[in-house]
Amino acid sequence: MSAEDRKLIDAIVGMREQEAVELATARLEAAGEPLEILDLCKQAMDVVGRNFEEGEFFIPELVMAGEILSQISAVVKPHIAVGAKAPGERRATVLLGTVHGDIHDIGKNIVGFMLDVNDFEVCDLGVDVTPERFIEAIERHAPDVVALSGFLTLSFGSMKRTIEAIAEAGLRDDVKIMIGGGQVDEAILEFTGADSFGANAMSAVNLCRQWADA
Ligand code: B12
Repeated sequence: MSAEDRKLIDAIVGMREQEAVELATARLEAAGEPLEILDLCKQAMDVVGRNFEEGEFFIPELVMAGEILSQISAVVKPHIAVGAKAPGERRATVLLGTVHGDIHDIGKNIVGFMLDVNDFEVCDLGVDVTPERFIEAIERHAPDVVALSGFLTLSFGSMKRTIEAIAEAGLRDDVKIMIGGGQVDEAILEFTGADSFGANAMSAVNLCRQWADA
C-alpha cells in the first residue's frame, strides 16, 4: 500500500473529515481509479468497525465515519458515470433494498449507483425494508433481479424471511435473488436460499450481467 493510500485510511479512521475528502479528491485528480478509492474507504471502515467492537469507538464514530464515506462517494461517483442508457433500453430491472431491521445503506447505495451506470434500471426501496414491501414492489415493478443488502448478523435472518415470503407469494421463479453486505459468504448464501452473493458493487454488476445475458 502506498503512503498516500495509508494517509487516506488514517484520515478516515482518525475522523478528520475535511482531510479525508481532500485526500480522496487529490488522489482522484492525480490518478483517477475511483473504484480503488472506494476500496480504500471500505478498508478504513473495517478498521472503524474493529475499533467499535473493541470498545475504542462508539456510535458517534460510526455515524461520523458513515458521513465521511458518503461525502467521498459523492466526490467519486461522477468519475464513474459512463452515460447510462434511457430506461426503455436498459438491460434489466433490479429491485434493491436493505433488509428489515437494518439501516446500513452506504454499500447498498454504491451497489445501486454501479448498477445504474452499467445500464441496469434500479428501483431502490431504501433501508429497513420488510418482506411485504419487497413483495409489493416485485408485483408493481416486475424486476428481473432482487438485491438484498444487509450488514448486521441479524440481517441474515431477515434475508431468509424475505426470500421465504417471496416464495410463499408464488414469485420466487420470476426473479433471481442476490445478497451482499458485510460478512455474507457461501454459508449465508445457503442459509438464506438466495441464488448468489457478491462481496462488492462490481460483483453485483457482474451477477446481473450474467443473468441478463443468460
Ligand atoms: C458506518 C456504520 C454504521 C452507520 C451506517 C450509516 C449508513 N448510512 O449506512 C450507523 C451509525 C447508522 C451504524 C449503525 C449501527 N451499526 Co454499524 N457500522 C458501520 C461501519 C463502520 C461501516 C459500514 C460501511 O458503510 N462500510 C463500507 C461499505 C462501502 O461497505 P459495504 O457495506 O460492505 O458495501 C459493499 C459490499 O458489502 C457490497 N454490497 C453491499 N450490499 C450489497 C448487496 C448485494 C446484493 C451485493 C451483491 C453486494 C453488496 O458492495 C458494497 C460496495 O462495494 C461497519 C463496520 C464495517 N466493518 O464496515 C459497522 C457495523 C456494520 N455496524 C455494526 C453495528 C453493531 C451497528 C449498530 C447495531 C450499533 C448500535 N449499537 O446501535 C447500529 C445498527 C443500526 C441498524 N438497525 O441497522 C456492526 C455489525 C455487527 C454484526 N455482525 O451484526 C459493524 C460490523 C461494526 C462492528 N464491527 O461491530 N453503523
